[in-house]
Amino acid sequence: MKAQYHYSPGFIHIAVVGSAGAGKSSFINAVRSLSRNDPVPAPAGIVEITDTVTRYADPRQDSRMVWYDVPGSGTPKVPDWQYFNDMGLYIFDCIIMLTDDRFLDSGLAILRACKPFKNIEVLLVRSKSDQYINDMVCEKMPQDFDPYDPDVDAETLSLFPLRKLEERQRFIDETSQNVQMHLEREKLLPKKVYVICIDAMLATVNKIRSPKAIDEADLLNDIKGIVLERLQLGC
Ligand SMILES: Nc1nc2c(ncn2[C@@H]2O[C@H](COP(=O)(O)OP(=O)(O)OP(=O)(O)O)[C@@H](O)[C@H]2O)c(=O)[nH]1
Ligand SMILES: [Mg+2]
Repeated sequence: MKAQYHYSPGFIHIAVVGSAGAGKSSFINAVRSLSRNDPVPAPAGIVEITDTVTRYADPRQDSRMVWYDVPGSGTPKVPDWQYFNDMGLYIFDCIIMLTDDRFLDSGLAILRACKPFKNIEVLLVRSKSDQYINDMVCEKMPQDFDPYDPDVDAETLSLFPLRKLEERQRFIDETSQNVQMHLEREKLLPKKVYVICIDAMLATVNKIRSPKAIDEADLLNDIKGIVLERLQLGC
């Protein structure tokens, strides 16, 4: 399996896994500093278009990271219980698990399968925070509210940023609680969940401050930490 993946000693192999459409390809583009609209990057789209695992070198000079875009888990093509083995996830140094909605059974199946492999670092990431927060804010605002409508009254408009802050915090808290609850049920240790969106991820990679940012900088730092640690250990 290592040969199939072109596993190279001295490099850190990072698999990005998750359900179909969770944002895996977009995430790999962003961490490689490519916009999701870039014509050459990992494929991105609303249908499940990634059929095989795809390997991407990291374009940064002297980078020791290699990214792998792993097809969607939890699809009829690859059932949950088979995903870890079929995809050869056991060869990776780090697995980034993206979820865009509920913390799915497929995610728990991967975590369970990873448990005996102490050398695999698993990072849990909740993607598309921007989409979720916006949807929630719009639900809480008066019907037909449109922040870009010039006729909207000042009082209603002033509610918008406030609701956004509230929903953002609620989303962060609920995401973490939900994941910890599932982990506890499975007798797995508690784990941090990084709440991100792709625009803020790309901005953070390019050292630009984004108003949408939540855990993107922490996630990047922690990935860098894992890479440094592994390289020091002589991987
Ligand atoms: N709003 C928002 N949209 C996102 C985000 N990440 C990805 N998307 C969109 O979600 C859709 C699916 O993203 P992909 O990156 O193709 O997802 P994927 O996991 O690679 O999908 P498959 O390869 O089909 O499994 C695309 O339209 C992306 O532009 C995000 O953080 N926020
Ligand atoms: Mg994809």
